[in-house]
Amino acid sequence: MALLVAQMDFDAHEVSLRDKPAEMLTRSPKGSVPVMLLPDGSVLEQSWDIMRWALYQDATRNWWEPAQSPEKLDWLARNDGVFKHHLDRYKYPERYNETDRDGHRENALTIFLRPLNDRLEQSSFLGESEPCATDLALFPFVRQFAAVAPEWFEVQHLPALQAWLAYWLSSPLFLHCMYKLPGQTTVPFPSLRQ
Ligand SMILES: N[C@@H](CCC(=O)N[C@@H](CS)C(=O)NCC(=O)O)C(=O)O
Repeated sequence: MALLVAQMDFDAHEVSLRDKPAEMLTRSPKGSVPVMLLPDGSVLEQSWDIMRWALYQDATRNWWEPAQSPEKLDWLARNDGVFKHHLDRYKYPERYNETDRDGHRENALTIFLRPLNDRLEQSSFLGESEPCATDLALFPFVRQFAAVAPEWFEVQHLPALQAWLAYWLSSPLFLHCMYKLPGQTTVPFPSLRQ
């Protein structure tokens, strides 16, 4: 989504995590996606680094700069840390041999999602009236959490967070980014401009 926002032309390759391409593992042995190979041969292997690379090149920096405040960086750290911890155990209890799935769901709500809802009561986006990189970084994980049990999520009292999630799910940016890539081949990703 950041690459599309910044109007970067790029090629994309859908990776099956059960059958990672040898070239990807040569370039990035840690074996997680996304991985970005730049024209000069250097490799970015963290989503946030890829977002920085793209959004920093946008002359306005409207998506990048607002995401650098201590408050926004704290949301990012809590998303990647404590929220991801509880989300993974709620979503994949079998992977973690987890017996207290509901406890992880409750912790995710208390520690992260209710505070995020309260924050979004103050402004539509973390970037205030317009979204910023932090909104983009948190959205996929809130989406995952909501999708585990959508009927349950819908009846929680999280009006601002639910409105924020609904905005992203129906945004042209997200719908475009879900473009289905052909398997096992590298293709130019269609730009938003087309
Ligand atoms: N910190 C990394 C995390 C990337 C990550 O964990 N990606 C998952 C997929 S969403 C993955 O590739 N996991 C490797 C695997 O399941 O084998 C980032 O932000 O890019």
